[in-house]
Amino acid sequence: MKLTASPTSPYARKIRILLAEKGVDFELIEDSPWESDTGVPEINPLGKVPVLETDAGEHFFDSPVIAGYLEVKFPEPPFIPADPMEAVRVRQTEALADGITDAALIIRLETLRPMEAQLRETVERQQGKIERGLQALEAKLPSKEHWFHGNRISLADIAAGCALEYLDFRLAHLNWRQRFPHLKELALRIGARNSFLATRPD
Ligand SMILES: N[C@@H](CCC(=O)N[C@@H](CS)C(=O)NCC(=O)O)C(=O)O
Repeated sequence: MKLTASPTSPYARKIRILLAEKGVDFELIEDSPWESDTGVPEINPLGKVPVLETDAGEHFFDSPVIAGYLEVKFPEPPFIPADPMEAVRVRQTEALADGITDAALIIRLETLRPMEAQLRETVERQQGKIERGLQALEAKLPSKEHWFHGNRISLADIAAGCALEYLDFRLAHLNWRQRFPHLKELALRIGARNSFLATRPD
């Protein structure tokens, strides 16, 4: 199995962490879709990473689909509950966390444009999504000691951990820890896991 990813992609990191947590061996192929010689469009018409290639040569994207595939192929330990309704709830929290990452990525791309071309409305609109998204995530965590769903770590916690660390990596000035104590504790707890330590970008 091969995973095509760029080293700093937060979506690819979510999958690398899931693979590590499940103890699945894979080959990591580094490819940045932003480079002119990228091969990513040949395996994902949308030109985005991550892309997973199975041993049979089938390609899967985007990260929520890859996570679903991994859960089917490698069910132990579980990161999506067997109960279908609980699974929907975990996927909803994953979507919320990924949406925060989406907004952070748009801001990041905007700030890479020349200063005079940057749109303040774009940045403010995306910051609103991040702030409301963080409020919603904080409200979903019953206490500082809990995971998002049930008494064990799930894909929801991994997605949230990746989103929070991506904010640290690219938008540290947002200082989200000052406003969200439950998320701060979650980030501390989940960030100490080997899977997070091994995939944290420099
Ligand atoms: N929803 C997708 C998002 C993937 C995505 O946007 N990846 C970025 C890298 S962080 C990318 O490949 N961007 C290239 C592009 O948009 O052209 C997922 O969860 O996999």
